[in-house]
Amino acid sequence: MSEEHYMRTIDLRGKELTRAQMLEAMPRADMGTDEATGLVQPILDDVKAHGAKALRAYAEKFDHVVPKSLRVPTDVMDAAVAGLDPEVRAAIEESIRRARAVAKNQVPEDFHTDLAEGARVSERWIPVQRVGLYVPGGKAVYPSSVIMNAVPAQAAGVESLAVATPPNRNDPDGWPNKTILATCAMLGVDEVYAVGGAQAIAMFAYGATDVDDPQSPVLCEPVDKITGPGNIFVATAKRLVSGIVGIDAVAGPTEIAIIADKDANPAWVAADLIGQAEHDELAGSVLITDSADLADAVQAELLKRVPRTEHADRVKTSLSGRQSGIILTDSLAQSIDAANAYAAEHLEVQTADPDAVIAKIRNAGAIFRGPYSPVPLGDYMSGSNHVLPTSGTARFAAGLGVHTFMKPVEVIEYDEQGLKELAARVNAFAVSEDLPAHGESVLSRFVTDPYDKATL
Ligand code: HSO
Ligand code: ZN
Repeated sequence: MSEEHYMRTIDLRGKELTRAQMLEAMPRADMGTDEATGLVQPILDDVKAHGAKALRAYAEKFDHVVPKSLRVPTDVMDAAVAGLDPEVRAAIEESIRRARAVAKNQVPEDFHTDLAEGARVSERWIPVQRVGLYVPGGKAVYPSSVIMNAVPAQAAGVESLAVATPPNRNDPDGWPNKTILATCAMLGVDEVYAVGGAQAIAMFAYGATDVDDPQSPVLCEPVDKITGPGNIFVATAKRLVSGIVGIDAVAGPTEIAIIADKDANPAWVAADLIGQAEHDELAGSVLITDSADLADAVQAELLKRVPRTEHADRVKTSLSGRQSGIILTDSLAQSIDAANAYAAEHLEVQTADPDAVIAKIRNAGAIFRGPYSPVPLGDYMSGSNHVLPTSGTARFAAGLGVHTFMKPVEVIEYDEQGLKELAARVNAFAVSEDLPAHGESVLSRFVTDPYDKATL
């Protein structure tokens, strides 16, 4: 890192890059290979075989505390709500209210297509029945993420929603973080487990019984889908159980990209870059600008601001890492190309005509339009979802929403006439694929002996 500034510059000015070169030029960390698999698989197998007994053993080993019970009792949940700071409580309520208003509008409508008389295909959106939501403990405790996962699941009509979050060794009974518990209670989620790590993912995927508890031998029923962030062990566990259950995308470190022009406010741009850099040493903060003056002004603002923020060391590391940088372009059009290549999790647009830019954005997890829609607003209570595609996956993936917790199922509704019209064609296609029994299935409805080809 140079003495004068935190962020490196990637100068694209005057360069005609191929698609591959453009992707290559983007500031991203090298993805490490996953060495956790060897450690995680035995944990999954153990929980599958031994249920609650294994969960307690892993709590002891990894969390250094065995909670008083693996399922958090209702009175502990209620007490957590009662103990909430009133301002935090009001913020959580606002966040839930806005997220619910948006999620309600996201619920997709069933529809049908009539292809001919007596020939209809309908689409029914069905909620996933049971979902497990993982909520990390430790340093990064994000009650906001509980809201972002639970609200769309509830709006989708998910019948049963369970939360798992690590026990806390600093609590006399080992109960998890109180703000997490309170947020769950405020969302109406009462099935909460003091279980963390890969073992929680195993509990969700396979279910868990508790032979030591004759009152309720079933601790946790298996779920259909697991969502929520987690460390490398949780992410690896999710990858290993995916296919048995559904999972949401495995998230990488958070990112912000800002397209700004010469008139953007450098102090605000700098503050927004620092904001996401605060999450993680590996967080990516990227400024894309066609104004060298703005780039200089932002660097100067960073020098003033970074030392004054609480997590200055972390922010410095992430701003000066290879995953961050200032991309200098020769035009707004090139800035847009760079933003599309980078495919940011969060893209802020701070330009004179943000709508003209947004119209040309193809790849972004979420777009924050104009100077008064900063990313932290979306992190907490804009009503939008903060679980978004990272690491360039916004090229093909979307953020979390009601659709994450629903499946479209087609219903095929042909009547006799509708089928008869197509019988010969289905048969011809089936025979061409050497699957004549397919044709015979259809023809059975209309001829007495579909196996006697001479009579057809
Ligand atoms: N920016 C993070 C979400 C978050 N921020 C939670 C604060 N709390 C990833 O979108
Ligand atoms: Zn954030």
